[in-house]
Amino acid sequence: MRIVESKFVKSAVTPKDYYPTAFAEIAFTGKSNVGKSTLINTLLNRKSIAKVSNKPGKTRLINFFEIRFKIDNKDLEGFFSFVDLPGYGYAKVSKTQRDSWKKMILTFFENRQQLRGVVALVDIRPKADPKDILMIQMLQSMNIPFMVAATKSDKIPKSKANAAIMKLKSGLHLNDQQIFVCSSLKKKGIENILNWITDRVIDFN
Ligand SMILES: Nc1nc2c(ncn2[C@@H]2O[C@H](COP(=O)(O)OP(=O)(O)OP(=O)(O)O)[C@@H](O)[C@H]2O)c(=O)[nH]1
Ligand SMILES: [Mg+2]
Repeated sequence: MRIVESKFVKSAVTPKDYYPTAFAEIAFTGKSNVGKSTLINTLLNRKSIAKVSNKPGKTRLINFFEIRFKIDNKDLEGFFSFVDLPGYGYAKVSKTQRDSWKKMILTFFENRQQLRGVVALVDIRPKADPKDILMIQMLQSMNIPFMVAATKSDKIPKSKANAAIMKLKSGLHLNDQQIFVCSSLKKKGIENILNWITDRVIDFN
């Protein structure tokens, strides 16, 4: 898949403000500061189409991006959308605020008909986080196709990546096809993620 063009479209909180298209959609979820917005920029080859911050809690709304793609060897072209979701698990905001973000994410998953897949980001370094386990259980119970991107792999030595993945895989109850190593910083694993997205998007077109 070749990304021809991408643009930020709008931010939303409730379904009435979602981007009104029927394009296939891929959403990005994960704890605050895990690197969702950075991964979107990397996949789209853009510097800051999605706003990044080293402080957790940067993305507080649901952000929609429209992407025009071409697949040359299949003579296929079209549009799809990316959705940057607010991060969960950020302790330094009020419970009310955390609950409102949680509701925003759940409502999105429940209402978005054209959602074709979710890239769930987890940090490759620690062991499986209870909040990530909950997110994955929610995706499974809602029958939403997902892949897990174990990111920031540049933060650990290459020799430790396999062991880290094994640990996450068992902690999150995943199989080999569901988890990929990635680093936006080193552009590692980006192709795998783009291929997974392509399959989900083509399925829909
Ligand atoms: N080393 C390293 N740092 C990364 C990587 N991806 C993101 N970061 C850094 O992690 C921090 C958070 O990145 P964001 O993309 O803003 O994270 P987010 O998940 O969108 O966070 P919220 O919007 O708060 O939910 C930034 O300082 C990024 O530069 C990566 O692959 N490797
Ligand atoms: Mg963000």
